[in-house]
Amino acid sequence: DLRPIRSPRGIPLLGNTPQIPDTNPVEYFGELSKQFPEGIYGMDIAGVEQVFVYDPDLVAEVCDETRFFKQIEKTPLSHVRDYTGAGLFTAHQHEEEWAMAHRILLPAFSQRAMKTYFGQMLEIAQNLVGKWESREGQPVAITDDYTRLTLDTIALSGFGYRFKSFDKEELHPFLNSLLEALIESMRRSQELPMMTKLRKADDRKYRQNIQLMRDLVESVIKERREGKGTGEEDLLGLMLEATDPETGKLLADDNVRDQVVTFLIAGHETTSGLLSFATYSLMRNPHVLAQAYAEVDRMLPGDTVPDYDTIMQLDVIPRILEETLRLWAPIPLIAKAPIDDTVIGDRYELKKGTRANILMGALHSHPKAWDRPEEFDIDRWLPENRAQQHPHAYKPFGNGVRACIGRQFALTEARLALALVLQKFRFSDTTDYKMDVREALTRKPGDFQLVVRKRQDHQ
Ligand code: MNH
Repeated sequence: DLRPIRSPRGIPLLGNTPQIPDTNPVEYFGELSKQFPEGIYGMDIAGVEQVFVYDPDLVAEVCDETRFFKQIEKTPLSHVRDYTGAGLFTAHQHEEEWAMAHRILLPAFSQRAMKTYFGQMLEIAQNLVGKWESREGQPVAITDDYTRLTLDTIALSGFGYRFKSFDKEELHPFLNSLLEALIESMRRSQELPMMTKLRKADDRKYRQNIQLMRDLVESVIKERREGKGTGEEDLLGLMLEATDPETGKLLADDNVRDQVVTFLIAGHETTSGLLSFATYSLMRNPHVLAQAYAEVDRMLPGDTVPDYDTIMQLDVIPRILEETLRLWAPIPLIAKAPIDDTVIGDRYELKKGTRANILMGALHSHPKAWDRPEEFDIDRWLPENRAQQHPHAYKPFGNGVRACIGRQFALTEARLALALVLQKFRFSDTTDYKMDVREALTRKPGDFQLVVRKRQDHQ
């Protein structure tokens, strides 16, 4: 029994395009989900028919890789390819570059490999602590400093390159170029190509931003080729020297460049969002913050320097991160498409190639899967409760072969950073911050400041 997929009312010829806001479109898609309790709705945006899915049982079908693949065409990622090419994140499933780089890099992201990055993660986290210690009693820009942390961490542990972001008052120009480029990519995916062509000045700016990112990456690669030379076993070493076990080939130079840009972006944007939202959530939930302090004081008493094994034994902090990823998934939407014409939920027909977006916010708070969905409750992640969860109601790292390769990296880095920050500091929210989400493909809290004080008393 097929049923139509309902849609918000659009405008003849223009469809739903005019009603999509320029800023925070995904937040708007989330708002719309409330009007469609059946867990799916459709829209026509810039001439592209797409559906938004958030009922966990429908999402389960969209996550079935025998029927759906990761969609790049007609999504912002097709424009992100202007600077990340066939890098892992933006490669089409059928491109040889994806399979090759996936095979070459997968070992570098195993849980065991994390141990080799730990020293560098710690060094950068200590830079963050050093900066905040020098700001005793003053407001610090939380999101910006976590961005410094995650950018410096991926660059150092992945490519042996030092951004030295904590030495500078301004964020690195790479970040501004990236932000502007991401916003432009989003915008292009929501307008007709004819409109993009008319925006000549924006296009010039876009190209400049892309050039700046590529120039930086070329210098990172050049530094490796001329300096340390060969034999490094980090991501860049693997990309330059490892042969693909299946084809016996090396990655092409252009692809190495695109992968480095990809990792500089994917390796920092989301983790800084996670840490910022986690800190925000702790400020809103003092009883959880108290549990986190108790754990840190037990596992890392006084000024104990964290080691890898201690970080892996934490329990409260990982659950804080999981609950943060539920309520504030940094990637708020992922796009899939059916391989052939198909029907989901026994009633909704999807034509081959239709863009099917999984809406994280609405999925992660769907009443079918979550009790008291608005509540920040880290006990959901206790083993006995986790076992009861719906298997497809939580996708902060995506799905299937195209799921996040950097998950362990992100979680190791975020656990360490949060543990160290809580060992050293108390925060006060003197301006009574109201959440102000900024979307640029990923989302982060905008203008988020807290006053930091040292916890000499350890209370
Ligand atoms: Mn990550 C893919 C979320 C940290 C590198 N990442 C994805 C996807 C999600 C995601 C969701 C799937 C996107 C899609 O289907 O279009 N990633 C996260 C989150 C964090 C994160 C929430 C932190 C928290 N990611 C990281 C880190 C790295 C990284 C850290 C690198 C060190 N992620 C990737 C890459 C891909 C990806 C590369 C693409 C993988 C592929 O398609 O093969």
